[in-house]
Amino acid sequence: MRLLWLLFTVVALTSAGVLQDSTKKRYDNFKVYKLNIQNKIQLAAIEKLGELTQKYNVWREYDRNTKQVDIMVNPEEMPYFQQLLRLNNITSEVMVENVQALIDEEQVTATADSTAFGWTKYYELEEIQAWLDEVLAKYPAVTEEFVVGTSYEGRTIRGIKISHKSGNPGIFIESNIHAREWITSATATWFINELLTSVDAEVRNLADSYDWYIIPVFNVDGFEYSHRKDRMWRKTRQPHATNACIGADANRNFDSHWLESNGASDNPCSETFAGDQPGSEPEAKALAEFLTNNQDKFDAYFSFHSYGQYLLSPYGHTSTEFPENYDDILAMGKAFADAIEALPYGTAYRYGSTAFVLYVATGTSVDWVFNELDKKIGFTIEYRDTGRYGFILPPVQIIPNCEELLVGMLALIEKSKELGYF
Ligand code: 0X9
Ligand code: ZN
Ligand code: ZN
Repeated sequence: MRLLWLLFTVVALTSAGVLQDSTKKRYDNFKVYKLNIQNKIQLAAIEKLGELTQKYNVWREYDRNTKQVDIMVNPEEMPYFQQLLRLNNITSEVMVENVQALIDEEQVTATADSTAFGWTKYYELEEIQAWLDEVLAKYPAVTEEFVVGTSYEGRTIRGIKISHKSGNPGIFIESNIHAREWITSATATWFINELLTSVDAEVRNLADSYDWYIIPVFNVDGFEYSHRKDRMWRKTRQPHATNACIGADANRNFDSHWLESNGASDNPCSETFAGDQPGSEPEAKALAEFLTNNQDKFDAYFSFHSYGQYLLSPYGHTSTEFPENYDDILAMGKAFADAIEALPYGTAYRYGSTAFVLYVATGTSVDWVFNELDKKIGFTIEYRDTGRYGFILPPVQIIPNCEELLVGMLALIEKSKELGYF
């Protein structure tokens, strides 16, 4: 009887995911709050919390337009956090009651799926790499692998080039530079599949008329870590010489206005740590080199992120200056957002310069490509949602999100063609 009881307990605990992955960081009763910020004092108080990595994690930095911050709070810290909100008169709304519950749900869907690669679950790095190999083997005439370089932990950063004819203008896509933004690589692989298999005339035209360079998972070390150890990991995995905190924000590590204007942090414990110097992260250094060496092969650059539903353009370093072709950029942004909103899902995207519509961000890949390689089209796409699930976007939303990207991309490219960019 006792044995049976023990067995029952083991089965129950295992299916609840308690015994599985005991080395995985758990987020039981961690909550995510959306805070409404009304002044600089409130903002300063909240921004300090972000560096206390055991207690808090900033999911979404202060947004200039909505004046909101999304922050995850450790249950043990809850009384202090509540007090801090009260003392500073900060109003809030709970977006996620229990982060671990969302993580568990995400995994339940995962194991229920079949063996074939599809877009109803999120895959680990190894599975994505294997899928990429299959695709390369299946379409040898129009695909080709390219290697950007090697990550800190020694993984290969790979991409796929899709080209149906020579002389096409090129479009470059980098995805999953932030590890926890899983929807980005799911969307990148779906898009690759569309370019290769769709029979839709518009999509065929998109595939045939451009050379596509797509890196589905750029931050390979971080992505692996987000699957195996910590679902909320964002940064690279290179340890810091003088600090216990690991990794830097690869999207703050490029040599364009690096660490200027509070667009990044010099604290290794911050989620937006810029690194010790531009290119200190081997991944960012490798990408900058690769793009420099191949700059004549592409005219547009996209970086896939989540979340917030934005199409962001340069500049990230200043909200008071704009690129000389900003009117065109806005027209492309409007085309993108309108096309997405016209789908039955009715998803709304905002568009405009990063620093103007969101926040100041320096040393990003897109701004580096735009400023240093002098490309005229550079966008950051922040996918679904606006905070209900945040980074843990349920797998049922993968395909709707992909469909949104496709119509948005079609409209954006069409508009840029109309404006004479291609
Ligand atoms: O802060 C970021 O790096 C991006 N947002 S995220 O929540 N995914 O971390 C926005 C980057 C804006 N991009 C450019 N200025 N190019
Ligand atoms: Zn500068
Ligand atoms: Zn991101």
